[in-house]
Amino acid sequence: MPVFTAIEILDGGEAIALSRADGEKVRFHDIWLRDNAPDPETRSTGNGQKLIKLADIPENISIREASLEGEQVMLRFSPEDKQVSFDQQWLLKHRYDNRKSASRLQTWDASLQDTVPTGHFQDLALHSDALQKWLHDIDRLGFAKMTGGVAQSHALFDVIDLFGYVRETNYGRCFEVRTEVDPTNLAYTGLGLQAHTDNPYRDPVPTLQLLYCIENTVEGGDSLLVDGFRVAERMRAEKPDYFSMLSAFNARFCYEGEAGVSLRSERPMIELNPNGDVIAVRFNNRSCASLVDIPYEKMQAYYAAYRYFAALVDDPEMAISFKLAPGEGFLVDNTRILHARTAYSGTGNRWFQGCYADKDGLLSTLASLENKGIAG
Ligand code: NM2
Ligand code: OGA
Ligand code: ZN
Repeated sequence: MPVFTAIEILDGGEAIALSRADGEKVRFHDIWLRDNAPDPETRSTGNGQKLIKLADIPENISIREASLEGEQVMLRFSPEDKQVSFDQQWLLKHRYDNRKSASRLQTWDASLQDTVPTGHFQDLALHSDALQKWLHDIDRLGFAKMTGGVAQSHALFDVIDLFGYVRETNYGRCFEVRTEVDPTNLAYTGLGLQAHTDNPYRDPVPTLQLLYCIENTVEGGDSLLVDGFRVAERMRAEKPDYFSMLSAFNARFCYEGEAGVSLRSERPMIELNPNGDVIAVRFNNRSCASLVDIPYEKMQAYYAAYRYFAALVDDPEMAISFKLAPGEGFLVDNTRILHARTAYSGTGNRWFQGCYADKDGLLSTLASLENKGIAG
């Protein structure tokens, strides 16, 4: 179906305006159109990669002819005298003139408790639609639970294999989360752990974490999750000045718990992109290093903001919780979701394994299951 009803050349060939049925006009520049030409001299038909460099496009480019032909837009560029045809649907989808962008993300709080996204391992392994839904939930909500796995050492790798690749670190390809003598990390004790993101002292941080339960017969040891993006959203609404503090200054994180390892990072607790959207949170009371990037005049206010953020993180209204059974686990976006555990003790055993992975693989698998390549 054609989506445009008329076309005109603007500003002596510098741009075109395409009209929609309701009269709205969508403009595109000559250089943008030429750069995005889909013809086989511009883009490889085999792998979709671009064959030209920007310097191959003449600086004095302009659009000499423009017409609507069926579902296509036909353009002729000078001085190359090159004719290119664009799909109208494709142009509409890739508009930048007055683009309205809606976020894929959906933040949540404790009210998600009754609808925790969960996939059954066999289902995920055998049915691509189940896997697609599970990955989609992780993309949208920042996490999902998994049930029905085997309660065996290294079974967590089968979960990662569903969508991507393990990120190996100084903690190993995977790590044992259980009480140890002389623990190199407080995670390897029975202590409760305040909600946190893992490894903020690493740059780049692992963007995914999988925690997988093999044994859990102790008293306590429940898992809690908090949406760090919802915490940041609340902070922005309730205390905009505090929000600015945590996003405008670098915090510092470090880990030096084992010989030969000295990991340090300098990054804000709330990280923004150029649009002002929150793209990452880093919060880990155990790994916060001395803060030295905040000017004297602002330090008290910074600590007030940090305290406020921490109080929101601890607010039961923000958390969902569950106790993992053997063969169950959860996968979190470690740039967004904070995880916690309650202290455990008494008789019985608690043995989890964890591993890191990255979102690039997950999002790539999701996009290809949804049958829309990145460029598409
Ligand atoms: N472990 C479980 O980021 C952290 O230090 C949390 C990480 C040791 C790999 C614990
Ligand atoms: C961790 C962690 C939580 C748990 O290992 O990073 O947060 O439930 N563990 O043991
Ligand atoms: Zn952790």
